[in-house]
Amino acid sequence: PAVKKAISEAALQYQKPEGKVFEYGTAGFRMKADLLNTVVFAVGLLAGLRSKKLSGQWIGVMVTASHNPAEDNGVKLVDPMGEMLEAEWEAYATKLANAPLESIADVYDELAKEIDVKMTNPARVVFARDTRASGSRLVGVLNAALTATEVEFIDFKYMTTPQLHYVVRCKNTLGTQYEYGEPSEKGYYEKLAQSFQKVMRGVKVQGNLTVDCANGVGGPKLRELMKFLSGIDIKVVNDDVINPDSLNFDCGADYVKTKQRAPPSSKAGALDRCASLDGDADRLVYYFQDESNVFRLLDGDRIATLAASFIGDLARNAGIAQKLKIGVVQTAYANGASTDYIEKVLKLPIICTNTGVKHLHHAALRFDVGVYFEANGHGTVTFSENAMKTIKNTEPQSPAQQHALECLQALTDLINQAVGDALSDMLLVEAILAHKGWSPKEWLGTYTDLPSRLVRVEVKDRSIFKAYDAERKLESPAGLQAQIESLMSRYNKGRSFARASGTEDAVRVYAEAASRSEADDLATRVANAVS
Ligand code: NG1
Ligand code: ZN
Repeated sequence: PAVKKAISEAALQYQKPEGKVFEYGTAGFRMKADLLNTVVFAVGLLAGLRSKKLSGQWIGVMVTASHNPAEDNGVKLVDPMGEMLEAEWEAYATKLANAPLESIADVYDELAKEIDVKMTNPARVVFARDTRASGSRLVGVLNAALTATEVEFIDFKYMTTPQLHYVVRCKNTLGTQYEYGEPSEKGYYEKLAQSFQKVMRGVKVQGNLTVDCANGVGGPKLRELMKFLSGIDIKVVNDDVINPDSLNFDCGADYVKTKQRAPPSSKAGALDRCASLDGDADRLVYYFQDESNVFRLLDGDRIATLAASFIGDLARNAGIAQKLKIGVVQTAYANGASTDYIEKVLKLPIICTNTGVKHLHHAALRFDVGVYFEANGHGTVTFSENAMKTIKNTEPQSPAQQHALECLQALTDLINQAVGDALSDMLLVEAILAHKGWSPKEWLGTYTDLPSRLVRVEVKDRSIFKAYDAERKLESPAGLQAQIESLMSRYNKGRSFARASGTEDAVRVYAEAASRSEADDLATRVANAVS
């Protein structure tokens, strides 16, 4: 009753935006920052409930809107092992976020009963935010919700999204056999730097790397990480977190991937290795300008193929290839050439899942080593318990095997297995290129991307677009799939699909084909069929 009263009183400081229906989607709640107070309050309440339900394990709350414009913000929950919130709870988040403020304490109570939460359990929450100006206000709201419900909490101030995921996992594994690291920002840097050094034994990074930080939280955090690193020369650009409007503006991983060009501010020369992070540093893409000054993108598909090929080689060199089932997880947006390369050259199994990293992550856990990336650069590698044990306990039969085993062991620490992490992925790519002695040009040379086109189509009601087969086909509206297939068949290597976006009010059409003009033509025709 005291808690209920505290919730009601705290809630009444805020005002619900009129007529707005909130939904916890693939990226949590995300919208214009000034609409978010009551949503963040609801998420604070739910975080406490989630922790109590899980007997007081630490739950994370991240305040960020990733690659969205500066005036947006968002909030999402992190589960104990650093994964995204369990799907069933997304509906509870939605319910609480839409509750009228006058009755939110009652809805909270009912929900606790419905989920069967033992209310005497302790509740523990860690939270952090990106550099958006609205973040401090929203963290204040979060604070109010946690205080009202008597939750123990730690404010980690500014962090990248993956850093918060890391801390959550560390907190919950402390003192167990699965201990993940020291639950602090310093612990994160030390773990990355030490494992990077081990992976780099005997090899050297060639030249330097320019990193565009999207003017987001990744900038200061990368600078911090660099203090712990040696043997790598990084030039940090677009790391202005003072001017709030510069965030994700004309820079960052999303800009580079969708515009298929370097940030206009880039001063990189031909063949210079460049990378871009997004606003909360969980996405990474690489690129360079070739000798003819043509922009060349190395996206998430490229990082996946690079990582899968390297880990496959290491497993063979370590003599444990037979014991580890290595696989790759992609979505329908993966370039067909990458899928072909994985199947025919790397000879690895592939799972295709729905869009959204939680689906990819889940599927990756079906392999001993699961490499998953969305084409936009969000992804990581997971290692099963069997893989961790095999790597740790195998007796090397030769110095070469020993070296490979040590390298694999260090990789399991370098890779942020909790979630896609641009800083960790960047060190992974740098290490692999060093081992292979490759410049980005050789990396690009592994296969040739099919020209592709992504089109956003505004429709009256996107909910009628129902997809199946990992979103590669449409079952409704009736007849549309047959139409798309007939269009596809007219183009050499033509492949196209349409699906309702989970984050925007639109349908996305993807098309690829053997030539640029065919891909564009196919995309246009399918878009016409959709609208
Ligand atoms: P939607 O809007 O459902 O296509 C987009 C991205 C996803 C994922 C989510 C979450 C594309 C085509 N889609 O999803 O990959 O990152 O946002 O941020 O890039
Ligand atoms: Zn992001």
